[in-house]
Amino acid sequence: MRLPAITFEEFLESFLREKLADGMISTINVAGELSFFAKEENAKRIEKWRLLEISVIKLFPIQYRLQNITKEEQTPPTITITSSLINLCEPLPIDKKNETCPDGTYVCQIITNKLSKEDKSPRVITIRPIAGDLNDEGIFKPVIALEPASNKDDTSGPLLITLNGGSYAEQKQQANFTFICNTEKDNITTLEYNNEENTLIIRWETPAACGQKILEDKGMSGFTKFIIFLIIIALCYFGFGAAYNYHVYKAHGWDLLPHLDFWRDFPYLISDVFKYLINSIRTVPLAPPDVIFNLTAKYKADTFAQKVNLGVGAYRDDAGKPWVLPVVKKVEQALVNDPSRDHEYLPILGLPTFREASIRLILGADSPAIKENRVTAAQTISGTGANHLGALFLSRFYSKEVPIYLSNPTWANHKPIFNNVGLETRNYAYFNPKDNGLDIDGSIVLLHACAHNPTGVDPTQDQWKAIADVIESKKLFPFFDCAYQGFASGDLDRDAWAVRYFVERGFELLICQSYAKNFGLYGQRAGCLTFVLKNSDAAARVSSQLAKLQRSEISNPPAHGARIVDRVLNNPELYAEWVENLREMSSRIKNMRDALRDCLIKSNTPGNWDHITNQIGMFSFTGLKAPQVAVLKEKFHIYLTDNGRISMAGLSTSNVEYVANSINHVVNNVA
Ligand code: KET
Repeated sequence: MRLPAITFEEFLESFLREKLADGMISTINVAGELSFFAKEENAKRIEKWRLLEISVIKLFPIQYRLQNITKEEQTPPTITITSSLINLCEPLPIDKKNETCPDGTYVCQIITNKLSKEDKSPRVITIRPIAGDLNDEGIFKPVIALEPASNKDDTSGPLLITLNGGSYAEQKQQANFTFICNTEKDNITTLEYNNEENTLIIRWETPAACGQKILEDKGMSGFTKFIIFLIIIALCYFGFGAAYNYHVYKAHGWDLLPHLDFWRDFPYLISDVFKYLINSIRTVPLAPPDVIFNLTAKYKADTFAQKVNLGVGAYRDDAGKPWVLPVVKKVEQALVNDPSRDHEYLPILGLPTFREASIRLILGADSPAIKENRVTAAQTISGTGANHLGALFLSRFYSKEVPIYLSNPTWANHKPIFNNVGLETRNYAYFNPKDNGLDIDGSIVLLHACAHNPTGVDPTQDQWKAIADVIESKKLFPFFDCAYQGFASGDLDRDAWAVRYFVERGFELLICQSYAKNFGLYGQRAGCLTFVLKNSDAAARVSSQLAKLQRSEISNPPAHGARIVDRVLNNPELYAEWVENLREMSSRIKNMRDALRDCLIKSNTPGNWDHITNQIGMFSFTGLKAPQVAVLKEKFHIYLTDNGRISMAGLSTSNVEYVANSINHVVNNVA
């Protein structure tokens, strides 16, 4: 088969446009390698073209050689000497004298005259640039026409390369190279200039033009392969055997050779190797400490008298002590004295009355969703457990493929919780009503029901409505995390407004409730995961699956904390007392906000500190930078997370001034 003459660019163009017919094609790349391609059998797409056998002609060695060919002719009364300078890859070097080829020339002829053979100073008559980009940018773009007169079995035929470019006497010039395979010599055998076509014709015999067969698999016979296989086996046998004898018997010299013992021990050896590999796979890397709880550990270890813990979101009284809510204390006492109390397992989904009360607390007692029997809940290991069970459920029954969008920033544990069940987490810019342009259709989106952690900035009701619009239009699944009900506004119903609004709009959603903060039951791990669904049938199905997941995860939830919450929520008097206790906590936090802001202003701390009192909930996102936080920790023994979040409950009338002065110091002195 004779291949068509095509330029490199033409070839690429046609290749990319998938215009090639069946059969073979050839290409030459810039390194001068000629390759033949053939279509793979049954290939459907053009990408399936593969390098067939076959033959690569290494023009590379030729291209990088500067050739200077001189031809002498008797042209009475003088002698004409034609020097042809050729370098196919780089422009020819220029020397100082004006008797040489212009800049950018790849092929050039210099014609000189001398009077006799003895004449030592010939005169330059003509300098004729033949190939090269001599015009605009000085960049040479080779235009290579390729015409291998060969088929796939015969790759040694002549190969024609044409270099275009160079203008002389307003005529386009051209150099035609015909490469001929010659394994014996490497020289230019013919050189002439065709005046009619302005073409320098060069015949170049060289071993570089000889096709080198690239052997395909067929190159190695079955027998050779077998012999190689045996050699490898023997090498392994002697190698492993010697290593074994050396390690086990401390053998040397001939004793290293494997003997029968080796075979007896071989199975154990293999099992040892596997055990070793499995153990090294199982090697547990050291995990970094938790960003929040590590602060508590460091605070506890610190012996400095004025140390302050503003890290974990846990309420403290004005003496900096953990506070057991009086109502909790009262109920706990009643529980202890209750002779009917035992320590049996709770049902898998937890205390039924606790769950019902939790649902009423978040949705409102008169929620239509409750009346329509389309709500279901599971008692969980506090808020974290609710987040986990919700994530696990969604990864099984919603989709493992869709990501969950978390506000940026969010609670440090959200990402690990969702990643642990295989859900991908992504961020959404924390609410900006102008920026609804996220391409997140069908995903899950996590919303902090109230008292956003860590920013302390909640959407207004109008902004919640706008968020609901986006969630509806993008068909997102709302995942509410509600760890601070009662802490945002001090009013339980007002803090549940967003969740109730979404339920009213008819969304299917889930809510994670924590009683750690609003009941001060941190270590008791009382929480609830509630699903609001389209109908009671869906609620029953979800409930059954929650029970199945819960059984394999924790079997059933812990009783003590849930019993306390249950009694309080289901008894109007205790409930009223609880609301009072909650108010006490939230108003102390509010007082601390005022006090901190006042102190910062009084001490002329640069910046605007209004956000301290504008923000709500347990935290303040101070705006302090990581280096400033580091100094607060190291120099002032004040512990807070690196993002500048402080737990307002860690402040008290006795330490707020110290904290404000320390903040003043870092704001003034640390960039
Ligand atoms: N959600 C949010 C938003 C949250 O801030 C927390 C706890 C939880 C859920 C879980 O709380 P649980 O104790 O599982 O009911 N946040 C504080 C404590 C922690 O990190 O675990 C904190 O941010 O300091």
